[in-house]
Amino acid sequence: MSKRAAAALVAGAMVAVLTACGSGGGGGSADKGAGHKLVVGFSQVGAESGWRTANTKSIQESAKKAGIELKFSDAQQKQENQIKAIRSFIQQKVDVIAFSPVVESGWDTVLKEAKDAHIPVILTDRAVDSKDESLYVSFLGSDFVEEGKKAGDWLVKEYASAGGDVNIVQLEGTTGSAPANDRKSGFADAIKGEPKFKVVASQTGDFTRAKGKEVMQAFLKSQPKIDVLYAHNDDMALGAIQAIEEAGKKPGTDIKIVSVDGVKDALSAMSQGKINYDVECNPLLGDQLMDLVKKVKAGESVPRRIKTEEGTFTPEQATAALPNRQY
Ligand code: GZL
Repeated sequence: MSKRAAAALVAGAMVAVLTACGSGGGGGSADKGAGHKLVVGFSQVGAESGWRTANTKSIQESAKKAGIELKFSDAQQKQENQIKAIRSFIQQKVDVIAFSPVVESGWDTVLKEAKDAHIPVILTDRAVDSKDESLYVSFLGSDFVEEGKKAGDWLVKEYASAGGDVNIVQLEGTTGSAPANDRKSGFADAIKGEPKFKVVASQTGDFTRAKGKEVMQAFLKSQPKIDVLYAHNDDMALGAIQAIEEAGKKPGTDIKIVSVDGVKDALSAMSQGKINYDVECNPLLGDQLMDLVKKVKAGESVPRRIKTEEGTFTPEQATAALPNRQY
């Protein structure tokens, strides 16, 4: 082969390698070499609950373990802060954007901007209600309708032999969020065949202890008879327990409590008889998220929906789980 032909062959091969490296499936990696460290922009809802703290810890630790650079933003439960963070990640040309949308609606515009920048988006924990499925590559998180159903099914069994009305008050999660919408509908579906169950009051406690206590105080003043509290998360249930005790009543006895998350503080309250049933919601999504990130950047196909596995706790199970509970 002539020297000219050999040189052309080597040059051609060089171009192919550089192009391959630059085609990491995202605008952010177009100009980065094969050895480039993956960069993920993560917009977190906030730090509103024990569940969220555990979720953040899991994501941060998993990124470190995976050798992935994490740009982390806490939105303090404000959608406008999440949108700002996503725009900043686009400007920084990160490889992948991941986030837990504080509410279901209002994401299409900013997710289209990420798509136009060829930066793949992964949803974790909460879903969006966008009809355009091209705006994100995968959704990793719990089935909140199932969680609400588990709570309702427990109540139906617990009150199977009860005669009169069972008055329920409901502490809802953040208004417009997927867990609040779905835990409410799953619960309502589970109890709808039983006329004795009456949801006499339902209001958002925004997934926080403080607000959960405040709203429970209002329920206790306005409702002549409360038999059950259904709280969309443990932090609101723990706030409500303070209100119930300050009103001179026994949580778990005078007012039965069914909650969601399964965080350590709630399992501890369960072991003291203050919460009667807890539906687990698993916050430890970090490892699965980083695995998804690597697969997406390698151009591998990933499932559109990855549902996290989770169980339920009775007081006996809570007591047994407590010593080794990570969060
Ligand atoms: C559920 C998550 C919810 C938790 C709350 O996956 O989005 O948000 O149940 C948290 O504790 O605030």
